[in-house]
Amino acid sequence: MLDKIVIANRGEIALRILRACRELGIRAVAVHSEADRDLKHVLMADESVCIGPPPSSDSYLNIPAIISAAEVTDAVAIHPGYGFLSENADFAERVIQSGFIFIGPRPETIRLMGDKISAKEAMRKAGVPCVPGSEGALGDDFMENLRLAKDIGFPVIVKAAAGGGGRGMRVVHSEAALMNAITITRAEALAAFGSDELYMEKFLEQPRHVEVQVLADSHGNVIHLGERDCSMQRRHQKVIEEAPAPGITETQRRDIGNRCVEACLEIGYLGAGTFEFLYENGEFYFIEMNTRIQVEHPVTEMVTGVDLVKEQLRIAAGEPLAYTQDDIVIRGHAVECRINAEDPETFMPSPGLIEQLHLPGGPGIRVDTHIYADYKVPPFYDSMIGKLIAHGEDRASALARMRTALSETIITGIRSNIPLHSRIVNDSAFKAGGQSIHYLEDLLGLRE
Ligand code: MV4
Repeated sequence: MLDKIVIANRGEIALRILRACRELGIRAVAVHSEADRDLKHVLMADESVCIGPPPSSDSYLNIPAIISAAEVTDAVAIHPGYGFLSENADFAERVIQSGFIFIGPRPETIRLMGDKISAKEAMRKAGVPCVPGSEGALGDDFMENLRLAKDIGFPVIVKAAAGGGGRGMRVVHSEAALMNAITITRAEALAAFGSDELYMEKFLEQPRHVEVQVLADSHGNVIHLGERDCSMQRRHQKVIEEAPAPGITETQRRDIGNRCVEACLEIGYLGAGTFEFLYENGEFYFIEMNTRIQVEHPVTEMVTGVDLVKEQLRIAAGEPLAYTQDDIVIRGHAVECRINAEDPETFMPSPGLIEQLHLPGGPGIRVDTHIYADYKVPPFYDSMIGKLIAHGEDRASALARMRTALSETIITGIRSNIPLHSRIVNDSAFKAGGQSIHYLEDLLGLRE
């Protein structure tokens, strides 16, 4: 097993990684900014290294500082968590060039998936169903692009190859609007990502966001762990996730899961990964692949019993997966509420000192958080301060447990989105399950 690793992240996921290290007997180095000396995992880690001032650009995105921390502490590997440098192929490359193990896929794979055109091309070739659209990048010939849009059929969506996660895209409803949409999206993409490559897809109007979790080791073993439904989102930020996705049959799960496994074998995927699909009228359409551990991984862990972070560490150490596909059985249902330090009405961040803290418990309740009473939530980072996960024998009992957990939770001193979660888990359409990606914004009266 790995002797010592650097945890190149903060907050709940850094603590989650530290816990996995402890179980596997791996020593852990916490790297942190000047604003994060009091983080729970920093206080608990075997060693800690301050890597810079509070802004992420000077600390959690500071590649030389993170690699230096690995060097001075004699670590053998670096876990990037999610966000920050987790999907930065150059970072992965420099980690490896410096003699460390990057806990994640190979840099070429991260690069392949970072370009949404090459990702889609690779997946289409590997037999994963994709959204109908352009083959490769759009050219400069407007008439050709118009012909393509008419072939696909309006509405279409123009997306930046370097985008993803909702950035750099534009829906086009008519022929008349196409020229402008391409011009503006190209300019925005160049400014935001340094690349003006675009592609076009059929715009799906009422899809759900359903994603498939995979694990691949260095011995050619690949398994899928079923799917998650992440449709409850606001402005591309997921709010509630669940596993399995409501209404997906065992046959559908096996079929789409096997497609993802085949694709991993085809591209030589390594580590944990997520295939993102839009799901509409009973069909899956691949849009993007994430090459990191995801915020919502606990719902998959709760229904499969697999510790995904431990598997990441085992894979990085060159060990085979602890499970075969036949070992993976979906048991019951799990729901996750992301707890944010924010105003539940305006969604404005609400950092500051946590005064009282009462976390929920009881059967089927899991709390992944780094916060504690007297902890000060710094203003420099993402407002997510933890996750409440409820597991039950079916969706209704998982939701009943979540309702109790939300009502038990007390966080004072800062505002949180717990009232928003209470509203959603008591909403009759949410209770029915299977709402589209637009449902929450419609409920909140946000959709333009
Ligand atoms: C789409 C789409 C509809 N049709 N592509 C937004 C984030 C990025 N990952 C892809 N996104 C979308 N792509 C086609 N062809 C609608 C979205 C979309 C979305 C997707 C997943 C989760 C939330 C979303 C919110 C708005 C739009």
